Amino acid sequence: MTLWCEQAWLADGWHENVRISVDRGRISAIESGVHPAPTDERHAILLPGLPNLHSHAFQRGMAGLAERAGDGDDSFWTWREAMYHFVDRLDPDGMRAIAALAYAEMLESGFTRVGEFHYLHHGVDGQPYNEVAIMAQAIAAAADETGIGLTLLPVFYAHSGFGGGAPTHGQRRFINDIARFQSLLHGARDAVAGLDDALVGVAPHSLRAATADELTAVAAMAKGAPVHIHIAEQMPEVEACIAWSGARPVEWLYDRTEVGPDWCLVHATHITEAERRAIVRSGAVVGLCPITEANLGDGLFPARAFVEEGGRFGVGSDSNVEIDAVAELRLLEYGQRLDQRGRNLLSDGAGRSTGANLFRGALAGGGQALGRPSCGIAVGEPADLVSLKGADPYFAGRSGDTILDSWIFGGGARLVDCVWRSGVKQVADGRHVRRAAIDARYRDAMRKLFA
Ligand code: NGQ
Ligand code: ZN
Repeated sequence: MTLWCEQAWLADGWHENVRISVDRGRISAIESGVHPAPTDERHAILLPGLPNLHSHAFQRGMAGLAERAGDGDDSFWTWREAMYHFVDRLDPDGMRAIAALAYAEMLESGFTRVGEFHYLHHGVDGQPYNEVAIMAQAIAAAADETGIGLTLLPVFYAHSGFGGGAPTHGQRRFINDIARFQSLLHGARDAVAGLDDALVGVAPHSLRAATADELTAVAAMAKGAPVHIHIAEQMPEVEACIAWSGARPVEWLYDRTEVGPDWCLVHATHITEAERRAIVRSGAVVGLCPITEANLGDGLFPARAFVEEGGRFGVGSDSNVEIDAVAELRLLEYGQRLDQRGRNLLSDGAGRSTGANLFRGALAGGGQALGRPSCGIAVGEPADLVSLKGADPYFAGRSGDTILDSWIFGGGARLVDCVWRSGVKQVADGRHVRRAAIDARYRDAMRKLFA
């Protein structure tokens, strides 16, 4: 396949009149300043797809269902109860249907790989299914159907709080000991074996859900693949960690564990300067989920200082309450602006584009966190590509980094035209090619769930 585009954001910056050849899913040649050949598929603007480093796909099915005030003060913790209630009856078919919709929407917004932080493992009674990894199979089937790249992160979850408290009833479907987690992990690896370019990492859910020994055991099972953990998202969580151990969550983790570039710290919202520097030094990626963090009332990560110090970050759609790749980047910048009453806080210098710096950062950090480092559009890289609707009047007179700034700050998913993953076009004219079947199955699943 060959694509020709008027403007392309290659690994070394913007080029015009670019022809990209794709062979067996990878970019095999790039020429710029050339005329289109008759067989080239023509596009206006071409960019690399973004990695979505943190998703709980099933939560897409409860978007909008937790926005009604309760009796007392609503919080992350009351949202979590609503979420536990939502998963009470979800079965593998329902999981597959919701995940397929979420992944189709991710592709439509410009995400080409997802890190699925997967913890809904067992049956409604809390007993494992006969096929222990059947839920992982449902996730793999959704990735297969939509074509999104999958980094599956089976979650180890054993406790309800710091120090190893017994899990609650709402958590029964997540729970494993180390031995059963090992078999689940094998099952997850089998489940993705048939997918194109999938991989399996591990995810100790949080310091609330795994003891120190369990954390060490689970991290060792990654064998070089990514290790993801939720950390320091909520202040009550930080306070409970201090009450239990005398240390803050990130501080505790770095004291006890070798945290390196294979780690992704999801949220890391509430950190001190010392913790921030420790994360930067370790080369770990911080997984920021600005839309979910806003929706859940988590707080603000000190992104400006972290990025200035050379910290690595990526973005995730987490609860999937809204799925839009560039909206995550926009809110990441806007959080800093609202907090610091400034502008262009995540740009990398005078005259430099904020949008391009956000995009570049999330591409590199997200790829690292998902075990698929990427420098964008370059020979040898997978053909994970996004074309924008260059004919939209909104893009008139825009070129170079201004395109990224315009897409990120004034546009969004509606400006996405086509999306290819591993050289296969999965989205055409803004719509996933298998949308009709995916939508029908999703409607069915919702009907059953709310029957
Ligand atoms: C999750 N989500 O695992 O889905 C969590 C809620 C928890 C976020 N942290 C459960 N955003 O952290 O206990
Ligand atoms: Zn999460």
